[in-house]
Amino acid sequence: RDIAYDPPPAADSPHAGAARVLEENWTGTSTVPSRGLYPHQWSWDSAFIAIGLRHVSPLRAQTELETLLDAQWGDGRVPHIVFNPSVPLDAYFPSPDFWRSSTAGRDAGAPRTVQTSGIVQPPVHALAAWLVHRADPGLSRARGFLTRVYPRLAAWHRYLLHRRDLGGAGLASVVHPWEQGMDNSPCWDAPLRRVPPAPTRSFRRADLDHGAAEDRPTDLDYGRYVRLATDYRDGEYADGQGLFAVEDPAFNALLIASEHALAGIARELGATGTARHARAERLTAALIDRMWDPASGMFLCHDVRAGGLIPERGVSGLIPLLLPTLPRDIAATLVGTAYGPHFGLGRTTRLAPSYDLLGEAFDPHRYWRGPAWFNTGWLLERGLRTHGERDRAEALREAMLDLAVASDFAEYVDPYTGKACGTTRFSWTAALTLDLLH
Ligand code: 9WN
Repeated sequence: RDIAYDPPPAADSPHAGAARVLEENWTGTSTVPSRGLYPHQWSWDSAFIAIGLRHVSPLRAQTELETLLDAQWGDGRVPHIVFNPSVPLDAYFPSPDFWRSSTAGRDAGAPRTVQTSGIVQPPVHALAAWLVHRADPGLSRARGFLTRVYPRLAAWHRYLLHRRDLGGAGLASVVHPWEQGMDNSPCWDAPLRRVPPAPTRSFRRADLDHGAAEDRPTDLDYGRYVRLATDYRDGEYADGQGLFAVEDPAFNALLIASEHALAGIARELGATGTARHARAERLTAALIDRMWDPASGMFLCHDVRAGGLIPERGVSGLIPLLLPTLPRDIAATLVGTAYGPHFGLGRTTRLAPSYDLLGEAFDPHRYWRGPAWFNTGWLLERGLRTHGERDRAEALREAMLDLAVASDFAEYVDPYTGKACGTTRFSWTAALTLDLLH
């Protein structure tokens, strides 16, 4: 390096480091979760990414959400993956030729010009759109950002609350573990046992080209994922028939938080948000009624096909802490559970594990069976602040910043040691770091 002529190395601040990850992963219209392992656009990743990106470029943050919503289906579903046509088919499995959205999804209104998956992911988008708007209201108004995204977000929620009310309790069900986003959580073990796996030789796992096998779901898990997705596709993505249907606390809590955000958006656009707040209230009551388990001190998943709660403590059962109108005693109990022996916060862990430290299926390295993730950490930090737990929120925030930077923005970390697992330079870890820095 020629000291006289070359500029000094870029500032080594966490802010600059995180912004660089998002820059590297930007494709021009959206951000990939990671260059190697996940080379397309993912739905809930994009929502978290936009929440961080708004601090670096409100325009890119708006574009991120617009690109995703451009791939929305006629029935309102927002697909979990929007495929980048310039990426080779064998770079990620399942690829567009597996989902066949433009043919198998025709009746459900899949777009013609872009290939997508046929399943969904948690509805963090309205919350993200509202936060993105508030980062630069002038730009947002000038571009008509909310005017354009509001009807799409409303249709998305309508899809979830009508076509996906498979349990009849007014809540949304997921029909595939990939939809809830915590793919191999032990919460799915029992409902998945009813699903006959597709033969391992019938597909090729591109994920193992990039991720260590012991950090990823097993071949048996994949066989079941493939079977469920194949059945859904072969039924032309009509809802209601599948072997797997689960109501999940995090998925529904995010829907409720997004419904509150839609109320804010409606108000900004000159309507009243009253009906949406009222709906969010009804959903909160339904969530408590259906999934609150006083004996475990947290929310549990509801198995719609078998009927009844699934007796496994996953981090998704703590996420409803996010909800502003959660009854005080429930919020206090949730905090107690997060800081108790099952999740160990402030004792043995600094960032909540994805699954019960004392659970039989706990594994500190295998994906959603124990490792700590930054998106759930971010949601819990928000929940703690919402319910007045300032000191705990601050400690969690500091832990997340330390671990994100030390792990080079890992996808997830060992909950005890903070050691990086999965891929590094992962977009939502970088984006949520940026958000916590502001
Ligand atoms: C399947 C992209 C996604 C996340 C999920 C995470 C993982 C995909 C995979 O990666 O899932 O959708 O191939 O394992 O579990 O939450 O959205 O980052």
